[in-house]
Amino acid sequence: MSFNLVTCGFAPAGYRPGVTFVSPLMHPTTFVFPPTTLWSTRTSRFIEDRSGGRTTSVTLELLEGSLCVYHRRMTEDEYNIIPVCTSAKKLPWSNFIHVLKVLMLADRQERQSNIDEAFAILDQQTKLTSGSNTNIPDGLISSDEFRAFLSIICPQAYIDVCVRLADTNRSGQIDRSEFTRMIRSGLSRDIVCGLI
Ligand SMILES: [Ca+2]
Repeated sequence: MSFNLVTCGFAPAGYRPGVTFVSPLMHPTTFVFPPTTLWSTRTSRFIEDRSGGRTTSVTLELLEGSLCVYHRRMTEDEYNIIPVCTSAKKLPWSNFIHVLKVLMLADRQERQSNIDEAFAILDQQTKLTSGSNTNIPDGLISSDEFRAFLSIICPQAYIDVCVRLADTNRSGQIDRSEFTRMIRSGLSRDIVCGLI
């Protein structure tokens, strides 16, 4: 059984997955994040085309049973010309596909070390440590940091939705445990494909 924004009280009746939100999401007080792998029963594919020892394009697919409900191919050249409007920097292509792979393969195929690496890539804005000039990552992914990645690949309206669903302690940012749960549940995969 798939997670559903309407039955969980986030979206108004009549909302259909893949349709851009026209009004703010609701935030039901009774919502409990679905346990691991219960976000949806979809499966995903992540295919890399390599040339000269580097990845030149990636293909993403999302399947419901044997039915392909999402298909997208992106080349490095296409990636390089897509603008991002956020205070965080656009990721290098190699970092982008690393994060994309982790978020797409989601619940079954990724080690915790892969998830930690993706978190470190996204957590790029820093804070000053007291008494020193050293900048260190703050251990939280802000909306702007997530936007540097998500605005490349998924509908704009989904970025706020993603942060809102993942941020279960309502701090306004995503911590490491929230990030891990978002991926392992399959939420990140469905967000990337714009199909929640
Ligand atoms: Ca951060």
